[in-house]
Amino acid sequence: MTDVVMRGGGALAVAAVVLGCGAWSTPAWAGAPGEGGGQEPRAIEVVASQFAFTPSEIEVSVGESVRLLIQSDDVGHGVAIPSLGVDATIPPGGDPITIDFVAGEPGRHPIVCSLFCGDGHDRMTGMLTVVAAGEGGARPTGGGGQPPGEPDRVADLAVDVLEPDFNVIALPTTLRLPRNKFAFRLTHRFSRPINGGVTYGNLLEDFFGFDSPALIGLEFRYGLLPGTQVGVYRGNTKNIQIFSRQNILWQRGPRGIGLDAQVSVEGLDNLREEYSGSVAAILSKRLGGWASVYAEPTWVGNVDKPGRLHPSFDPDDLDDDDDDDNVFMVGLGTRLRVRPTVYLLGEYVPRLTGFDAGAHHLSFGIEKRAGGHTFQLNFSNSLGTTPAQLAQGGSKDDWFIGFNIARKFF
Ligand SMILES: [Cu+2]
Repeated sequence: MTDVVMRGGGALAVAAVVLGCGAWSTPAWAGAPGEGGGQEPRAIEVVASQFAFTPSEIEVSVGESVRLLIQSDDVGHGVAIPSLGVDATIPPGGDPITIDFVAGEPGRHPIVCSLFCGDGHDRMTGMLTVVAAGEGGARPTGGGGQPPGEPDRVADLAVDVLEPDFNVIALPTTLRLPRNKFAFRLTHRFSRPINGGVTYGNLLEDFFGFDSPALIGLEFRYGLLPGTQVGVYRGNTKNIQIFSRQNILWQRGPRGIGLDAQVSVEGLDNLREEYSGSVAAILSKRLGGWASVYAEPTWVGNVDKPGRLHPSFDPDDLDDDDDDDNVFMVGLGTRLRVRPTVYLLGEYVPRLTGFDAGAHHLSFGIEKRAGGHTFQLNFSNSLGTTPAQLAQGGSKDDWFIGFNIARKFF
């Protein structure tokens, strides 16, 4: 290994990152034909496979025009060179992507796979080394040790700071769960309305509702396949939800758009009665480096059933119309990153057709992240956390305090 060190980014000019298949685009660095000394870029073919780049060590000379041709030998991968601001996805199927650049100052640039590709994803690394022109091999040109900040950058790739969790407040996100890994979530909703009522004492004396009975849910989630997760969530009212989620588009990809499909079934009395099925598309979009927004068209069946979770529910609100038993609703959510590890969250789930008793679910929260783990304090007009509970709506008058704790075991 060399001790070639570069301080600060931008030593290479990444002139063009071209995605997809078909014709190469003209790289920006090439200029007009005949300019730039007419130097043909050196093509370097790289194969990405589970879980390595081959070759993993790439050496180029200062000033050299380079074209990386990277193709996947199996599943989709990503290639990121964080110190150069490069991040591209490599599609499955062998179509190469091209990354064109002119090598700048001597230095070392870690390469990582930026698209979760399986159990050994974290091992999938490489190194791009820029050596002084004319050097036969990489030799130290000064400094020593690792470039500052390098391990942190690589670690940051593992936690997506814009989508750190599997849920916003109650709504699901498009965060992927690594295969064979699992995650755990606790939801806790205090049943005492913040604005109290005749049956409750002073809010302060009740410590903001923390003395009151609570609806508690525990969730276990497992990464079955790359992009596929399954889970079970049980509430202390003996309701159980079983769900499966499939990632279709990855939010951390270059377009910043995520898409998941989720199916779930839930029932009361330990899943022995009153089943409700739901199907949801989960669309996510990242806005700059500070927000993820979600739109989740969701269909839920058998909504008009017992087990409604807002105490002020008025049965008179119900129509005696059996057609109201299914709901089509759109979950809208956002997670705003207001500090590096602090987020503000909001959710609104209007029901567009079907059962519409009570108010539409509305919730706000503030969240602190520690690594990939989160603690969230939230305020909601309902105690609901599952698709059927959200479809049943919330209270028209009352607000409830709650919290979520999410823990990942990977
Ligand atoms: Cu990979």
